[in-house]
Amino acid sequence: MKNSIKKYLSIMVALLIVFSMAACNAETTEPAKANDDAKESSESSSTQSDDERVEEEAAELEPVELSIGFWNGADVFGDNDPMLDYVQEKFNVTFTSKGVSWSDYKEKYKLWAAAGELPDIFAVDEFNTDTYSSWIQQGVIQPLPDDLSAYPNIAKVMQQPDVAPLNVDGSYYLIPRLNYPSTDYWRYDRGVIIRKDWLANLGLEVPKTFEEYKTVLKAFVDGDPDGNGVADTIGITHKNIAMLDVFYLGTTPQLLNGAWVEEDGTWVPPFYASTTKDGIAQLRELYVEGLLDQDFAIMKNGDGQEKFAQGKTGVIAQQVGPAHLRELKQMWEKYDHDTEFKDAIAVVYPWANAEGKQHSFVQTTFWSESYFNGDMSEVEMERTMMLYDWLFSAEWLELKLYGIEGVDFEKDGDAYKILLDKNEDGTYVALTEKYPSLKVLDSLAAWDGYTQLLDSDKNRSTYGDDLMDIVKEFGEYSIANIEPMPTNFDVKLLPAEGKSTIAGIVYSDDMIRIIMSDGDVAQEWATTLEEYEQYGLTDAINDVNNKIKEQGIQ
Ligand SMILES: [Ca+2]
Repeated sequence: MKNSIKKYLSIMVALLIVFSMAACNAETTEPAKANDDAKESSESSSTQSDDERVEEEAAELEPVELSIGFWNGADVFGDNDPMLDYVQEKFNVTFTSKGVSWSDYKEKYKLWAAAGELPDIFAVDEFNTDTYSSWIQQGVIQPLPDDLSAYPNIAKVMQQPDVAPLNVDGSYYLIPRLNYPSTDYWRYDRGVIIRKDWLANLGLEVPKTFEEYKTVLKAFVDGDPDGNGVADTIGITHKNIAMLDVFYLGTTPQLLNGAWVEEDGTWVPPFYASTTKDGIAQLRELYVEGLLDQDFAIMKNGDGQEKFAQGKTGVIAQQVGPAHLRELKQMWEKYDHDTEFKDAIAVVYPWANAEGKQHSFVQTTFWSESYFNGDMSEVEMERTMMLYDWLFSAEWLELKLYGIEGVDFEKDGDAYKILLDKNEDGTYVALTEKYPSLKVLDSLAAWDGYTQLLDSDKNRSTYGDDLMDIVKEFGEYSIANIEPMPTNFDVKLLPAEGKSTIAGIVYSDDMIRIIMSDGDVAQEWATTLEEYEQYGLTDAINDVNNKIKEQGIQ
């Protein structure tokens, strides 16, 4: 635990200019020192004005045009965009864009790849797929330079423990677009929100074990927790069916992130682990006893949030970062309540496993990645690497979070004074409205989802002190008390044919079917696994295990 905290601290320090999550107070020495170093170097370089430096650097570079493919990225590079001007001048590039939509992006990139029409730089989630392998073989995408010493920020990203396994025959063909500086940050993406006012009304504590959860859920259903004299409340619901998986976190956690599990010396896919039937059995029990939303299998995205907002459900499974809590709060406020949202909710953990251990969700720090067109010239590729290295820098982080100094913010020491106009609801006008190029450039190299977690004045203004405090308290408790779910990233990211062969097995559908059926869970699940043999399950498992042995992965 301590090691993993240290690991992510050191990564964050390199990436962040402002970071004040109290969660890290326990180990302040290292980051404090690094912050000072960063400050010193930025002070020494600020003797030269930004404009002068930009002109000087750009003068040495020949002009280059780079096309970028990005979600909703068409027509974002235009006139009257000082942010765009700054980046283009800095690297002496002219950007053009090719937009794709969330519904067609994968198809489009495949079509463009076949037609030789891919943009120079594009973002998609294809790593370790057959498409990815064929793009590498056909030279559709090009590798990063072997020597990354000129690009220290890129090098740092590629050295992450969940990125390093992506090396293909000595080269990297992508740069992962990090959501978070470490895998631990995903804890905010699968959570449980419980009505703490109902717990108080019923004289109950926050549940930790499956049995305690059952007691609480029974009281939520039968004990009239809202005191209106009517049996009109349910136990658990979810934002969408994928979020319900949070209740496997204790018992059979690998179902959440797809990690392979070692059992009796053999690595098996997540759904094949012996604990899976126990996880299904628990949800079956809740369903049969009426403690799980009886509509859980057929609800549309957001239906469960609506039930929670109306005060009809005691527990909802969903993400618990500031933006997600705000979304739920805004829905809550459409209805009359005696209790304010902040006093009605607590963010808690799903039940522990049989040994009493609760887990937090982890995932690779990225789910999508940037690719670089194999047809790009050496000069274009070099410029792209310079651009990406800078997109991971503290300077760019400040620009994309706060805008242009003197125009959008002023700085007093580490404190930011925001100068942006405000919307009617009191939040600041989004920088993307002022600088449309940010719709692409902001998250081209990385999603940086962690920035919403920073305890900054801007986030407090955007999400509210109440929600920021709830998230902060949850984060502190979680980091101190909850172990990240066990995950072997070397195995998870190991490319293997066996993994592609069984990628089509939609085991979650079978799990839902069994939760709602009335047969014996263990028997039904065993039969289901036998049926998966038609996909070549055993051969696939053997293939992956052979590869693991070949590579000497422990
Ligand atoms: Ca009631």
